[in-house]
Amino acid sequence: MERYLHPAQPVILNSLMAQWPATQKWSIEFLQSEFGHLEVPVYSSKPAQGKQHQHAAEQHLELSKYLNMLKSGENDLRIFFYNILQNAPELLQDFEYPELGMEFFKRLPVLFMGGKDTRVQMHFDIDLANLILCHFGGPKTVLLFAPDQSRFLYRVPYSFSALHSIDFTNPDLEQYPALAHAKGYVAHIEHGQALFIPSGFWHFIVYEDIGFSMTLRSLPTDLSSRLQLLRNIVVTRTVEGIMRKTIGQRWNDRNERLAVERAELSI
Ligand SMILES: O=C(O)CCC(=O)C(=O)O
Repeated sequence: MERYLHPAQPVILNSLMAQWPATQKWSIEFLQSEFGHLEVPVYSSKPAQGKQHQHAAEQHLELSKYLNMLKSGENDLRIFFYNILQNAPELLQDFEYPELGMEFFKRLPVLFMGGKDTRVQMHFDIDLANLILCHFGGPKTVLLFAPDQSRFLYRVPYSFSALHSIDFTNPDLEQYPALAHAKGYVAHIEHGQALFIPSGFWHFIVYEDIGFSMTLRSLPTDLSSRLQLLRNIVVTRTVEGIMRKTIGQRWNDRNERLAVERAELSI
């Protein structure tokens, strides 16, 4: 709590998952044989166009079929925020919420999954939770930036993401010069390691191979973060939804233009 939680310092926790049955048991093969029949929503990383909802599922299919697609090289479609409490509660027996001085929101243990070279765009979580990302399968690289770096990251107004056109693995600093001022962290995580992502931290992820993570979340307890959380959900997301439905692509274009203008002003 003193060294990481309170100072909001990301850290890789090597032994947190060591005693969990999940660490021995959970693998792509295990999920395929035990849960392959489940129907799962999968999401594309392409940006929403026109009046399309920002987080609409691309399709629903059997987990087994999706895993076969990953094995054949699929690297766009990913599983995102899949609630295991609702959909595969048996898995809850394989891990326990760690004693870290944070109160976990036990209704939302969620899974993320992707294939080799899958990318998750730079974003921060709308609920401003402190996250413990527990990893399984092939390794992942995670770029992390503290909330005070937002001004250099081309945040798209009314969203919780950076400009989709930026390739954070090889950023074009001529086109996006503010990025050169951003200071952050790179974390490489492997099967059995857990990454602490502090509240409001930006994260961008590259799956180096087929893998999945379970994120445990602890909602913020301080008043200012709680007010911000409420604002994100009630105001920002609602306004964004209404504007996108009524104005469509012009709204998206306006926000992307503002993202560039604001980042350039910050330098
Ligand atoms: O690992 C992923 O695919 C995404 C994880 C993430 O964005 C999160 O836990 O908030």
